[in-house]
Amino acid sequence: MKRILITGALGQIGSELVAQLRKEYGTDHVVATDIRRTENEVGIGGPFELLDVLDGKKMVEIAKKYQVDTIIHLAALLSATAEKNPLLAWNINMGGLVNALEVARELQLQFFTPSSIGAFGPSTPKDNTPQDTIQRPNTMYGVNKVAGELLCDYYFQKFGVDTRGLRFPGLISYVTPPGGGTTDYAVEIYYEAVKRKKYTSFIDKGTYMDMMYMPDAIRAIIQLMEADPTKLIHRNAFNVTAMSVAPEHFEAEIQKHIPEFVLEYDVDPARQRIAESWPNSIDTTAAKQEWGFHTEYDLSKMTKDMLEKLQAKYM
Ligand code: AKB
Repeated sequence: MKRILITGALGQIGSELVAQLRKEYGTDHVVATDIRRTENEVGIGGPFELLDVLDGKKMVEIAKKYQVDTIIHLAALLSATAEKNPLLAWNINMGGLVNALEVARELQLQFFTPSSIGAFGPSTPKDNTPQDTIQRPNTMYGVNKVAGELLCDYYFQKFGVDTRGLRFPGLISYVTPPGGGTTDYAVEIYYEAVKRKKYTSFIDKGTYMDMMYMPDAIRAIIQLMEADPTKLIHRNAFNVTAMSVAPEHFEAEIQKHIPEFVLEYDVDPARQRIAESWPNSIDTTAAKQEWGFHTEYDLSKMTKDMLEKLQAKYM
């Protein structure tokens, strides 16, 4: 049975991943850490430690204290925040990653960290973006993600650390909102549809990006971590996605449930520029072939579930 340490555990992915891992491996087998305590901590229950990922010494101490065999490193600044403060993003995203990899090397732990569609850039083929292709992103977040993928490959090749990763698209969930991402509009649109029947998108009509519902993302992480290592050719990191969508597709789908819903646009040039540098749709063949990646939610099934869950929360 795995014993897992998670950084950034109270964030968008972490809060749902911790809950699912505790169901599968037992509450005491999953140690949640974050830089601060929030109300999410109560929701996830179980062992919790305060941890700034830039404090490598404390990270090793926590890993030793709970005798973990796996580390899932989630703490990071997202694309829009990183672009506002690039040096801070470099320090946190790369400093945190290298500390977590060092803990994995020293204690011989299995390792997971997410990459992103942000690891691609304007010169990457935009449609059906291959697993192995040009990666010259023009954002600090993208630079961090490409460097992170390479660093994880390096720790595997040089030190034998069992590193694994996924290139996530925008993740949509009703539990914990994301913060500072370019794809955040795709989450906000559902909250605003339920609360106000109206949303103003900061991403322009016709801008396609990949998205996935959180339950599919959580299952993909666990499935990849459990996958037979001899079958993995692309460890860091696999393209995964469920849908390629633009704001007007969410609008049409939401209107099937809330006919009076109105979508308006007030484009934020900074986030629009990031979105336009990313692929329209990515190819997930490698993930399917090497470890059986699949999704259960398309846009229509996800929209129905998101609206039901948010209506139950806010109405
Ligand atoms: C972001 O928008 O920054 C993230 C991502 C796609 O990595 N959601």
